[in-house]
Amino acid sequence: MATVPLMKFENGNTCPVIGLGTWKSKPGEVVQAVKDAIDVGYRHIDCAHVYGNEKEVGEGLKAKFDEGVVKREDVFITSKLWCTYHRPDLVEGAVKVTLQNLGLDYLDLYLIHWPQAFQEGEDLFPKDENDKFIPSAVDYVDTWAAMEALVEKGLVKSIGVSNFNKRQLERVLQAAKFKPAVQQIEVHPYLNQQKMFDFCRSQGIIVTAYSPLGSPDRPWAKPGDPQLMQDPKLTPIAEKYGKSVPQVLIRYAIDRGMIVIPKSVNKTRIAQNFDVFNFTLTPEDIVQIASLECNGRLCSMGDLYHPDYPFHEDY
Ligand code: NAP
Ligand code: SBI
Repeated sequence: MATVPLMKFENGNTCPVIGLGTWKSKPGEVVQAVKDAIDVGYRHIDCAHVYGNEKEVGEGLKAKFDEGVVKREDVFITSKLWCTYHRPDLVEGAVKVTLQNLGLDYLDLYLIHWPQAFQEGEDLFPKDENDKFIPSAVDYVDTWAAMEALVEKGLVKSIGVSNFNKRQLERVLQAAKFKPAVQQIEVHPYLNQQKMFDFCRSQGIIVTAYSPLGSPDRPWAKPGDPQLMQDPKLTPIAEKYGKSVPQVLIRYAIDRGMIVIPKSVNKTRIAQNFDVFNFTLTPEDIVQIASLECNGRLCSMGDLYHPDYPFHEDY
């Protein structure tokens, strides 16, 4: 079984370069998916409160701890603070709910899921009578200070952000006692994120690539939308290495120096996505794949007029 290469954060902690994504993994599927992933060698799972399945992810982890296949310190577990818990006094309670659901006493990495704060309360997607998200006035810089307190309390080993634009990251960096270790963003050949990647690298921030396969199961996908895994320009590259297009897409993130978190609930595809450590793409392959760039963003959140909506700016 391949041992997964690690990426080192600026704070000295390390993270396996590939992790299992769990958004859209149904509670009834994700227990087995986590068990299968650990059995084939994954040591990193990407979770979030908003996915509604952290309890079941925790069941899968517990099964593998109880069987003695892995110990807690052998796995890297990420979760994310949802937009309704940005208020600083809510942050510790939110991570404690996640820890309770996952059955863990610390996280390896906790991210602010989005820069936008939503109205606090039970409803994770609070909307007004016009179906618009209700913002909260909390500044993500104040949320960041509450994230730093979690590190000091030993509840999380590293902290980071997700879906922040450059200006938002700069504001956090300016105020930070602990810099973000990671920025998790959408990255695939239709949205290469080269400028954001270069900026993060210049600041010592590691990028995690989400939706690396083009997220074909995203709930808003429409018939006729471009399908990244079917792109004819990718097939010859996959054939050259005797690999599949998804494997090339995963390697595309790793060979650019990113962590990557493909989602699957199917044992064969979970294994296939991990079987990427016996080939590398050449710089020429990477240039060719990068030419598919079309600003093809697949995931955004909330309404464009939210004061902290991240994607109005160039990057
Ligand atoms: P993705 O990983 O790009 O694609 C997942 C889809 O591809 C599923 O339909 C899966 O189906 C299919 N698939 C997986 N492996 C395959 C293979 N080898 N061959 C053919 N089809 C395959 O999409 P994603 O879930 O959007 O992104 C990955 C993870 O990133 C998420 O699960 C989540 O953990 C994270 N994420 C984070 C954010 C954020 O805001 N921070 C946003 C989006 C995603 P099966 O399951 O049936 O195999
Ligand atoms: C959800 F649970 C609901 C909607 C949604 O849209 C944007 C993408 C996202 C997210 O915020 N993080 C994900 O992994 N998917 C998501 C999740």
